[in-house]
Amino acid sequence: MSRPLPGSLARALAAGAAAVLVLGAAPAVSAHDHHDRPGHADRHASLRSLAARQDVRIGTAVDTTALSGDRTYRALTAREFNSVTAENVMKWEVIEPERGTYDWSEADALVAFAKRHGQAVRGHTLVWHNQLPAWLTSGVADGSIGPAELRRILRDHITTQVRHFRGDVYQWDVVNEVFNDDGTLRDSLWLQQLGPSYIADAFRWAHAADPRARLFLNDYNVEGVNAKSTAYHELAGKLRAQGVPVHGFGIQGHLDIQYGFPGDVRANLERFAALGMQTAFTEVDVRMDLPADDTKLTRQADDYRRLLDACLNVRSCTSFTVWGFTDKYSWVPGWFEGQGTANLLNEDFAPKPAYDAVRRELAAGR
Ligand code: 9MR
Repeated sequence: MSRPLPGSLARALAAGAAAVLVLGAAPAVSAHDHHDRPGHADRHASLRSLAARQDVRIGTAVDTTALSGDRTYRALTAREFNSVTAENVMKWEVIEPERGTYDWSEADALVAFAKRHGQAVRGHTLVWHNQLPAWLTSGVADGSIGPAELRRILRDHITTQVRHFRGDVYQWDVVNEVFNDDGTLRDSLWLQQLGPSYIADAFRWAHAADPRARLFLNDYNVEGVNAKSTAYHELAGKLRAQGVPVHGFGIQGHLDIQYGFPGDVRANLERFAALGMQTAFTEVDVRMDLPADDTKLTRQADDYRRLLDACLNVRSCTSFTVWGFTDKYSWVPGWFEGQGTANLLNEDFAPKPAYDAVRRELAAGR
């Protein structure tokens, strides 16, 4: 189970003391350990300081409500990570809630936080079938928005959003979850209305709006070599051959310990590298059936470690982002009945074995 907090620290935390104490509270390794075991994690080093030595970014999705309301969460976001992704506030329904009316407030606040703390920002996400505003989905459903107009709406949305964040967002998830698990294209509103060319269009429009941003495909269940990741590999190869600016493949990494660890993760990263592309783990969490026990938490730690190990072993894997770092604000219990505890820290911000595993892996290096 997670490491219990010392009583005095738990009391201090309850009283609202700065969270940086929590992770610094683990007993320091002795000087002997530290010197004799190269790569052994320095107990006081943050994840971001360890990652910086490996030329990989360590990121987290950020719940902006927690960021403004929970000082422990805020302190740990700043201390542990050098990349952030908006968990929700760069999605279409938040950014353009009324047609042509943009609301940047939450996303801008996150970008400002990232600047203050020397963090990079991953942009998530420009084209998706979820979290679309009602004006768009109902307009398509009732026929008042036809295909030609929808294409203009998509172009304007991408152009406006990418321009707004030009120079601030270094990687964009341009299209999210466009394939089914069997490798066929998802029958989304975009595919139905615009046909498959919407994917290339989206990348071209994003590139025109910020030529320096690196542009990603992004999906789940594509960690290993399988029908879905192969469909992405083929699509990426085809698009790049046509000169479409596709620079990266984002692998979400939502795992569940009841399934086997995905096969050939490293080989999967390498085949995208062979196309000249970056890869990134973009949304890693590892859920389990509750209640948790030591065996499950050990397996969870191992899954985190193995994904990170694959990333560290392939130079073109440039970032490793967890989808939230504390169970306190995880999306998992709301979506999977009876499941949870998917993150690195528990609900009280105490490190779980997964946190130690990530930290040891970062310390051991590429
Ligand atoms: O974590 C997000 C959750 O708060 C939202 O309610 C949900 C709505 O669809 O989206 C979650 O984030 C998803 C991400 O944007 C894309 N990949 C899957 C993530 C988990 O569902």
